[in-house]
Amino acid sequence: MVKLDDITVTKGIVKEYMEDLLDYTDMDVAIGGGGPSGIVAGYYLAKAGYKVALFERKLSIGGGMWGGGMMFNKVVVQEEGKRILDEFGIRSKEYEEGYYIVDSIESTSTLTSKATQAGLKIFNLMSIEDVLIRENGINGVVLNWSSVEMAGLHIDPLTMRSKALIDATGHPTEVTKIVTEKLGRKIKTQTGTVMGEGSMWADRAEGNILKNVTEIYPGLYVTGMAANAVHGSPRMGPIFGGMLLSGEYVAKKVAKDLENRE
Ligand code: 48H
Repeated sequence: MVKLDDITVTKGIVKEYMEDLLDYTDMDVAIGGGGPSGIVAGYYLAKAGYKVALFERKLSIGGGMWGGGMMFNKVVVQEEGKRILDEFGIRSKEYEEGYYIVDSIESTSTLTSKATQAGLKIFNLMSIEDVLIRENGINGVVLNWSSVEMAGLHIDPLTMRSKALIDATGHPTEVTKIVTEKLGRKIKTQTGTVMGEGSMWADRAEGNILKNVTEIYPGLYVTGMAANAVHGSPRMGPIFGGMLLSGEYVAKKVAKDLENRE
């Protein structure tokens, strides 16, 4: 039995974390937000061999998936999203034709586990507070500890470079809003700015989501609820097929664009 030394524990954690942090100062894709769409995007990009990190403000990964509908911890996935549940090995029960009920704890934890094992690097407790904008578009993220943000401390952030950035911050579309705050009406929506989400209409919201997954500004892509909110489409309530499918779709889009750039 090794005699445990507290200082070795400290050194191990600090050294390994710092190595990860330094490693990801340069990456292929950065993802803002660790809800289901961001995790799924990270899974597919990592699986395709891209160096990809996800930055999540909170302690826990999973965003709005944990809570199900109004704290009843079940979510619904429609027929189109069922194959993604199957790929991750998430169990589901057909409640009525085309409506699959999923335990939200199983789905959130399994998405996270499979994505990290596929190679997605997750940095939790960090907030994207700005982006790196250069002549050719978005070049990276500007980060600070969420605890600094929460305490309102005046502490400057640090920057990491990425070839592409995915806004998966959900309803508030935080990353895209940063871009419009800095540059004005420059993003590719009907109004040139964030249009805001419409009222609940699951069928229309889910029907629109994939066409809303776009490169909203050079190097910046939107997915998940952020895609609908940026383009002015409705919300969908606790139906999560579109979150999974848009995560997969944005990963494909980013991968294709990165290939074409090289
Ligand atoms: C770091 C940030 C920042 C920041 C926010 O809301 P999410 O779960 O996002 P999606 O789009 O994957 O899923 C949406 C879904 O959960 C949902 O809300 C649905 C389907 N609603 C429909 C309806 O009608 O209500 O996750 C976003 C994550 C959260 O964990 C935030 O903490 C995080 O992004 N985040 N992380 N830096 N600046 N802003």
